[in-house]
Amino acid sequence: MALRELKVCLLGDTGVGKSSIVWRFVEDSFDPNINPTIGASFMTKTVQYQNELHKFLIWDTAGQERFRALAPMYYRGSAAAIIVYDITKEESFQTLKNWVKELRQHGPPNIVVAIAGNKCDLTDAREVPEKEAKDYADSIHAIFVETSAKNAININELFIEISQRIPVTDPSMGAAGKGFKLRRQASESRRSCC
Ligand SMILES: Nc1nc2c(ncn2[C@@H]2O[C@H](COP(=O)(O)OP(=O)(O)OP(=O)(O)O)[C@@H](O)[C@H]2O)c(=O)[nH]1
Ligand SMILES: [Mg+2]
Repeated sequence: MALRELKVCLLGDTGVGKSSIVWRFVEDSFDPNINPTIGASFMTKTVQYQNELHKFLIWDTAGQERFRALAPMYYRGSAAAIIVYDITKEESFQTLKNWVKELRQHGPPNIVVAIAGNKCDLTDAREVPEKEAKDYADSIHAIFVETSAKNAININELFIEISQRIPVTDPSMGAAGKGFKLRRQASESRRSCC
């Protein structure tokens, strides 16, 4: 079975839950007392997708302002970027839009963008309507899911959708080495949350 390495980076404000999403995906656990990331952290997880193994090489960046200048080191060369906001913090959604702009200007041209509205377990404190975020994601042809690292909602689905957007390597399919388009249709298999 073919093994493919997919470099993925996570971007977004401090405290939105980037590391918690990675922990849930890689370790299937959640730590309510997790520390803010310093610099960046790296983890891997291999999953089967159709007739391939996808090894996700995950760079979890630090959202604190003082680390902002490091981000290009991690999104450069990434096949996908997961930009995370917190559904209970409108400001974090604005930051997400700035990351989209930065990726457009300086990111790899064919990078797959996935938007994750995290902490969807906190519905009572919601500030960002799901529809607003979904419409925005559709307008930039990004993957969109609302997630909860705490309650393990849509975390695996997020990575499956990224796998779906990466073209197959079978040379007979003609996609090998050609990269892929950011502007492909959004997948329809997404689950809504909460
Ligand atoms: N209720 C709830 N809390 C969450 C969820 N995900 C993360 N948290 C909490 O949010 C806080 C911040 O989580 P982190 O994963 O450290 O956030 P981060 O985006 O990695 O932050 P930086 O590393 O500073 O950029 C922690 O207290 C987490 O326990 C979630 O899905 N639901
Ligand atoms: Mg972190």
